[in-house]
Amino acid sequence: MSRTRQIVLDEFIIQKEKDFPYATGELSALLRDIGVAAKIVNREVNRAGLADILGQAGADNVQGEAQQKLDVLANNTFINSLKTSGECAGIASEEDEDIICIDVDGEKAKYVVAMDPLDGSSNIDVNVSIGTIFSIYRRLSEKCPCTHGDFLQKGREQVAAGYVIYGSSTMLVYTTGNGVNGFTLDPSIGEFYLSHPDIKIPSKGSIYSINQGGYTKFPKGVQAYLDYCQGLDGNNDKPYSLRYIGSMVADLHRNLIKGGIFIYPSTADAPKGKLRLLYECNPMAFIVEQAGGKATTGKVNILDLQPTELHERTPIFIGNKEMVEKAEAMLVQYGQAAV
Ligand code: AHM
Ligand code: MG
Repeated sequence: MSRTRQIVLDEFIIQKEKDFPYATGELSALLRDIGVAAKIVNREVNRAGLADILGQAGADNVQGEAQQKLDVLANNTFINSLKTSGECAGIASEEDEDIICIDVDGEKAKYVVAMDPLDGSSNIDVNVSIGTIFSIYRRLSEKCPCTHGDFLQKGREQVAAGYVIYGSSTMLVYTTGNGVNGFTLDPSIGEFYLSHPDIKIPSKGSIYSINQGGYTKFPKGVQAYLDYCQGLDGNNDKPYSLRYIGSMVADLHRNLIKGGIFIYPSTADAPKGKLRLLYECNPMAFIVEQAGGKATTGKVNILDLQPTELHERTPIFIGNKEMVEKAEAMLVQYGQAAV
């Protein structure tokens, strides 16, 4: 029995070009560069236990976190790939303290990319899902080199954002502001096929995702919301399921498909939380909003925050609207300050 062939990522990108806000082929080229890098990283992640690429690389990144060898490999792979088409004027990466300006032909390169090349570092060595997150902006500077200002734009200004999840299968999910589409890698032929067209987050959810070990250091409002999730306050007669992988990409991917909320709040030790605005929170917020959900700091929509630093952090509550708005209401009622 013959089946209609599914569309592959590169075909899809070209077909959708007309929907891009600026209707250019350059963004297509950039997205294809990202797809190629994702395949290379996927290959390395899959054979990580066989090659000598597990464990620490021996240096710390700008956040003071020990870099894993795969962090470094993924970073180099994406940087090299983004240089290929000549459409990327610069990169901000979790692994690099400053921006990388790509010496391209004058005004030609219209975009800059912020990325977390390998998110979920603590899961690398233990065969648990990890991911790549990317965010694309139109540059503001008129010629090379690019500037910090090109990257310090509100999340609302993103022209595209996406993630790759290296999980039980490898998927690339992205948006250009016209819905969210997911592609699954067929490793036997090395193509991403459209497998999850027009993803919408279910309007009701029953999963909450948070590192609940931090409970005593969370704001009172977060504690109250967690009590509600578990049915401890008597107001939720169907307690939610707690699911927490510790890789934002994997936790959010699951919640996007099944419905749920993911929280990384401020804590007494880390008043701005852990997750980074430019290359973790903004791209995920753009995707989730395009899928019908919502992302907030607890006070402000993530996409409306004005970034002031490349590696700044923010608390985040992200998922389907109903759950995020319930959490927001409890923050207002019980307080947002970490205890
Ligand atoms: P990383 O970018 O160094 O991997 O850190 C980000 C990760 C997220 O993927 C995840 O949600 C979070 O850190 C988990 O942190 P914790 O171990 O505090 O729960
Ligand atoms: Mg990360």
